[in-house]
Amino acid sequence: MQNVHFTPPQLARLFGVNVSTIKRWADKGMLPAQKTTGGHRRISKIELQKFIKNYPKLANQSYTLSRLLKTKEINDSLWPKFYDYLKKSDTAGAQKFIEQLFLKNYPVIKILENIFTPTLVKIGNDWAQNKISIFEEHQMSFILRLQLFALEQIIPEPNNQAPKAILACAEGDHHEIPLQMIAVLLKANGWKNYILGINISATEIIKAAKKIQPHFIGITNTYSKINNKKFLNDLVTYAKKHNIFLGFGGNGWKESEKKINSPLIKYFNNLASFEKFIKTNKKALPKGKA
Ligand code: B12
Repeated sequence: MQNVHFTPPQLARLFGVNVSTIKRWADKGMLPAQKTTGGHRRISKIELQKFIKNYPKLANQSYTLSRLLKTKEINDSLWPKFYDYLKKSDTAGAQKFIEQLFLKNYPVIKILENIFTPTLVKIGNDWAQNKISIFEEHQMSFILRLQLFALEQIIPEPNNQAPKAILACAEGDHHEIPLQMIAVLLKANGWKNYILGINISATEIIKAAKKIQPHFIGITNTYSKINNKKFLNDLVTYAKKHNIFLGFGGNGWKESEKKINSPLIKYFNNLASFEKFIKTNKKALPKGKA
């Protein structure tokens, strides 16, 4: 099932047609689909691109796709458009914007680093400068989160042998968006994620690690009032003992904490360096035995 991305409802939205039309195209072989074990159709990005090439008239009927086909080269300063969709509470527009980038093969890491991250920073700055209200900040970050969920869904499911990651926000931290971003990035790199969520104690993370036996534990901390020194020390001790790769990031750590550095314990200040690390160390990453 590698490379299988889209469900008929997702494509129906993208083409602006009924779900039954997508299923008909699939069953006629115009848009070949694979079936999941549950019998649901799934269409790969490659097949979708072939369809667009082979049936330009049908593809062009669709507002979204015709725009997609006409989109000029993607550049790295597109995020203000995304920000505008959020500001206008245009959820559908925001979703189409991200889907288009994905379909145009704009790398997932760039979608995260060049679209989501600067948009979040701008939302934070606008809020701090009273340019937007708390309500707007919450509404915009909620719509942004929905787009991370949507992006996560169109990335192929990992196979059974996929390396496993446990992801959590440090104790006291409620900023779940970076967690979702790491999850999307790992999934795009073929990893399976177990997301523990916000405000998780070291004890809970260790409990989960014993059960899941991950290859990687990822912790984010954007802002926490709790002194996270003990939290981090407990995890470092556990990861070292069980030979598990522990990565952490975010601005909520003290400078001294960020300096903890051993071959398998690292602070990452951005997602690109993290992706580089997991790609370069693919074979060396240990399987945690808890
Ligand atoms: C959305 C948001 C919220 C939402 C979160 C919603 C959610 N479900 O996630 C809500 C409304 C809950 C919220 C609450 C608060 N927030 Co807030 N929030 C933000 C905002 C706008 C975006 C946060 C975000 O997702 N950033 C993600 C990216 C952009 O940030 P990043 O930390 O640099 O992470 C990147 C890398 O470092 C890396 N990374 C991070 N972690 C990891 C981990 C690993 C393993 C790896 C590999 C990489 C990695 O990847 C990230 C993506 O590129 C920021 C603005 C900002 N500049 O971040 C404020 C911000 C973080 N919030 C702030 C504040 C003050 C708060 C509150 C205290 C407000 C309040 N008075 O209630 C509470 C605190 C709640 C708590 N205890 O955690 C301040 C923090 C200031 C500070 N450092 O002192 C900020 C900076 C806003 C500001 N300009 O003042 N917030």
